[in-house]
Amino acid sequence: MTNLTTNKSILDWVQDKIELLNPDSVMWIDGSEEQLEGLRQEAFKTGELIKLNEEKLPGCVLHRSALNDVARVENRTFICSEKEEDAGPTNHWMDPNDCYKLLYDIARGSYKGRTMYVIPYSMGPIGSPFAKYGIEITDSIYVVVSMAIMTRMSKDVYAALGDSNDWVRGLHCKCELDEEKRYICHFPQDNTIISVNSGYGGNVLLGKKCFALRIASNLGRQEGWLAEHMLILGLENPKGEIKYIAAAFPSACGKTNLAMLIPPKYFLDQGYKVWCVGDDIAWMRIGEDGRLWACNPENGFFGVAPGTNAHSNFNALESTRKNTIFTNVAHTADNCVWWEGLDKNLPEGATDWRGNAWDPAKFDKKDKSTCAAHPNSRFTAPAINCPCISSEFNSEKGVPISAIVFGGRRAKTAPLVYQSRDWKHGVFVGSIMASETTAAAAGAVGVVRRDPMAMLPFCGYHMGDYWAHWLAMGEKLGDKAPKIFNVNWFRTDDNGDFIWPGFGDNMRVLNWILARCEGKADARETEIGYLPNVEDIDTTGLDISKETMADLLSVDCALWAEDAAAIEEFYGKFGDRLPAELKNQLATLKPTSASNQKQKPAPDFQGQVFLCAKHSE
Ligand code: GTP
Ligand code: SPV
Ligand code: MN
Repeated sequence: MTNLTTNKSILDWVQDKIELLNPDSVMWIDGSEEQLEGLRQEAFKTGELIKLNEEKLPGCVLHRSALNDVARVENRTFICSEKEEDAGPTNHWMDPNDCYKLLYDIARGSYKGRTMYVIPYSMGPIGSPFAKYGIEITDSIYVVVSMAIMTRMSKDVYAALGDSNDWVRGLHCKCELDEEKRYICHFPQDNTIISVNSGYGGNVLLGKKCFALRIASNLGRQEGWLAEHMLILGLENPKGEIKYIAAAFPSACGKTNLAMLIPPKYFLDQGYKVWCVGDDIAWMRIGEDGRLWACNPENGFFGVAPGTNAHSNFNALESTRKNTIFTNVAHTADNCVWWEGLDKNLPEGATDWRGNAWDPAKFDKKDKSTCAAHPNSRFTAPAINCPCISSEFNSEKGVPISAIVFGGRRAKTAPLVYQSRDWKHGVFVGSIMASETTAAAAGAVGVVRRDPMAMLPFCGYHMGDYWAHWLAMGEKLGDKAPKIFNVNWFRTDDNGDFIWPGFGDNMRVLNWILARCEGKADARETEIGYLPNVEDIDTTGLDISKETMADLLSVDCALWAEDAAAIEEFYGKFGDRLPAELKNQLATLKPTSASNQKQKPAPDFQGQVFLCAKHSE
């Protein structure tokens, strides 16, 4: 097959890789359905993909990754900037020359007996001012068919590029899937990504976290924009006005769910709707009107399967009913798929994610090793399948952002919602985010760690410089800057159960957030920012007591004092690259520590709480 471009920078790079990798053949991917179908048929023969029930799940396939290769590997992910200090204390660093040598030695000759696929793709609508282009070389059909869903994969990218050298190089080699030789490496100065010895999505779909966050965060810093781990949603009110929110939560902390939320009946009846623009990544630029505009650079959803059901996330489930790739879920006797939380009918005669017969009688909810689907099993679904996809999904100018929301998984400290005092304080609120770790990354689950802006594993340069860039963006935006909030859907009671119902009911919190942006809702001021009073959150139709709401909206001074100390220690890592502004902001939190007590609502509590409150606004 002939190549699809005359761009010399691409031809030279591909030729160089052919010499390094020694493939049996080279296939230039053009994005056509015929070519993709041919690849699927080939993968069905080898078992790399399993064709699912054509009647119930048309166009859907199942893939099982290697048992040792089911999540991102943060401890094997490197930012190979020229200088070590530019990667910063939160990234692993390797000298770029040493790293190229190490990776080329691992990859050399590894395509022998295999086909090299050359994938042209765009992050963002091709030709739009947001769009950035990439070429990924891979030896995996799973990667090709996944990139076809997750990106705009098309030979049109070559036309858009012309003879430009401005594209991101991505090299993926499965090699032997040896975890000891697994590396996910980024070379920001060369716009290059190399991934070896993995086949798991987040490590090998190089357009996603590697390009759209780690490389793009570097580009954004140089060019004056933001690449963030954020969903984007539009909330339409009964008057038909749509306001857009971008929200950053760490992996497996609710972005896909919030992005596709279905409002509770009481709101639906009034005409409220939520439209999904994106569920994982936002690129945000200052528009001609001086506001912040966001675009989702992806074209599909790589979503967490477990917990997804018709009640928790109807729109996500609907998105997966056709042309979807399922990874590491259970395979049922009727050639469909299942995962924990899909429904209550534990399937008989199913095969688990490892490929073994699964016995529902041995399933123990508390023991993840007995699950039929891996806790980080995923669906790869086209965005156009989503019933609530926004009409602005393919917009070239993006959508204007009214509010930025940070959030994490915290059993205690963080209240349901609070608003920062201004942009600078909002950057502080983002910088001190903490969350319990999840199955999205290899390693321990449920450990609280600092995850600033949900970017800890994804910021491609020094985190101190990243905060400075956020502060600089705020200077440019001035009074047109979105308002910044923090949410926590995951407060638990003494039994460890979630207090807040979450999911669709999160809409109640979004409504308060947007009302605050318009200056239409009340709040009380505390040391951590503005909190709603109990009656400021509309709980109509929800079975929740005022006392519970008061608890969710309380600020535990003792816990915040502990947090302030932990933040100070965390900030210590960043040395003189920590913006002075953030140090000043931390000082405003500290008086809370002096009081060092938890104030409970008074016994004669009448719907008003002033916990840690300075004064009512
Ligand atoms: P990544 O794709 O890894 O970036 O994850 P994500 O942030 O998109 O998370 P997702 O929406 O897939 O949710 C992950 C898990 O959190 C699922 O098990 C959900 O069921 C659960 N979850 C999402 N929203 C809520 C909520 O409001 N309350 C509770 N209790 N759980 C939630
Ligand atoms: C995440 O872990 O945040 C994901 C999945 O969205 S992955 O593509 O693996 O990064
Ligand atoms: Mn994510």
